Amino acid sequence: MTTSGAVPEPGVAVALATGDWFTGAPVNQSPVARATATPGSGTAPLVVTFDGSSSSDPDGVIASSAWTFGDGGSAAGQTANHTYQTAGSFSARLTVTDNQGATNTTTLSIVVNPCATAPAAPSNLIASNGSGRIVMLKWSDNASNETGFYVERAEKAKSLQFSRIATAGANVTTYSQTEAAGTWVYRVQSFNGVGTSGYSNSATIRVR
Ligand SMILES: [Ca+2]
Ligand SMILES: [Ca+2]
Repeated sequence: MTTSGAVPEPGVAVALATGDWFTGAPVNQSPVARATATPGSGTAPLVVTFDGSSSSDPDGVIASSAWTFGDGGSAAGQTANHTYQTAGSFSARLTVTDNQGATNTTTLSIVVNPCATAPAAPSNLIASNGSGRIVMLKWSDNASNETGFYVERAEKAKSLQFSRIATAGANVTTYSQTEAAGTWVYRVQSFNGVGTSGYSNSATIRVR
């Protein structure tokens, strides 16, 4: 037997026999977050594919999915790719929200190991003049495991004492900045958690 009708007023007793159902206002059931990470571990930089498409809601639909990757990164959507640049253990979290605003979260553990070797050296460094006194550098990225690149500069008149002037991110192959008048020499190297590569060729340019 099923007793249907409005939710009873507070204080009003409703007698239900064993086996009876009271079908008043429905209570929203929470969604269930389910996620996979492929691969779950590997060497930095580690590209991980996250998939939360098997998440479900027993009485509705998943309205939105939000990821945090444990290293400061985040994304929205059922699936996401994320690159872990540095070694460490990370807790990636998927939070799903159903069509009535209820949420559920699941956590995945990602282990990123330090890369075993220093990256390959960049090459083909070219310096060119931009407008004003801007010097534009461009090089070839020969590494797949770099964290980034160091840019070094020397003043040609001062017997090539190089110093580091900038750090560029992974897979970046250009850098520019405004210089004083003079003749400048540049070189670039890549780096990661293990160490630095050798240097690229040097590129010399005169700024008037
Ligand atoms: Ca629901
Ligand atoms: Ca690269």
